[in-house]
Amino acid sequence: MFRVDYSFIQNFLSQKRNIIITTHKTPDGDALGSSLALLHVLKTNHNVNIIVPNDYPHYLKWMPGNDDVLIYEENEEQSDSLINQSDLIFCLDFNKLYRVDTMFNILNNNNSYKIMIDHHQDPDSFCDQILSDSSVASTAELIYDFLINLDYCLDKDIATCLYTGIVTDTGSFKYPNVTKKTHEIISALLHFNIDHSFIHQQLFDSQNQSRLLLLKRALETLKLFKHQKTALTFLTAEDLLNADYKKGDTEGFVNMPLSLNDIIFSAFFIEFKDGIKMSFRSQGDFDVNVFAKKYFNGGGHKNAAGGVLMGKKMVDAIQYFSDVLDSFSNDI
Ligand SMILES: [Mn+2]
Repeated sequence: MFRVDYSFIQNFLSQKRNIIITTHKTPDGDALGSSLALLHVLKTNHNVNIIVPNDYPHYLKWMPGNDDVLIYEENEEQSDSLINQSDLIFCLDFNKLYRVDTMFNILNNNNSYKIMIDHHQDPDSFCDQILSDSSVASTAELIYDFLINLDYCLDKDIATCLYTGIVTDTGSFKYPNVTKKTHEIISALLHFNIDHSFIHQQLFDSQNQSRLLLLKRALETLKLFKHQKTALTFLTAEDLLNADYKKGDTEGFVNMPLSLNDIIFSAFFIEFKDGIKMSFRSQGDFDVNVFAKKYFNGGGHKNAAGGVLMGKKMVDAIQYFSDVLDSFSNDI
């Protein structure tokens, strides 16, 4: 666990600052919810900009403040100039600088004061201060603590953004790292009269038709490794093209095989131009973070991780997965 020096930060924020909030590539609900919550709090007294590396799914574009989010890939010059003029940069929901993808160089060469707020394991040391706890289910929960410790008042917009971060990163409160404290924070957020039914509807009931077509295709590929209690599903580049794939369409696919009795490890492979990306989910003790790190150039959390294989065909990636699975049989 890493803690920040709150009195230093309070002092630093006692004068008007140019602040950047950034997060990881292809931001998810936690990344955006945390960033927007912090924006709403800080914008009263500071110049604040959120810059995210690239675009994100339509079901995250309804949150209050969404129109103020700058997408780096589409506004590189303006973003670079804002970053160069900044005094303080918040790095939210990531702990390795490569996760910002195309923003790596500008952030790496920049001397602004940096504060990381994150919940992934093993933070790198590119920030001046780190608030990190990998046992916490979402960055949004850490943002809540951060704001309370700095005596900030919340409002409905801030609470809506934090709720979104928590509900998406906890799988609607079902993951094992959900705690009493998670629900206490949710209870505190509900004091602001947030419309949780509306939030769930925006996030989970506003899907594209392409998503359903891709789900149908992915389920057709379901392969069970019964001895290893493992399921694999995949989509090829051709599948994406045929269904008119849009960013975010396959969100959550990897979780579906876990609903099967006796399946505790699920892998989902998806073929993009630059390689095959994989998502891993597990239930219980099987550590997909270790698995992803060791075999798939990736990592994440114990029960949720990702990886990538560059320059491989899908059929070879599946064969490779099946081979490494054998060596893990005893641990699953
Ligand atoms: Mn997160």
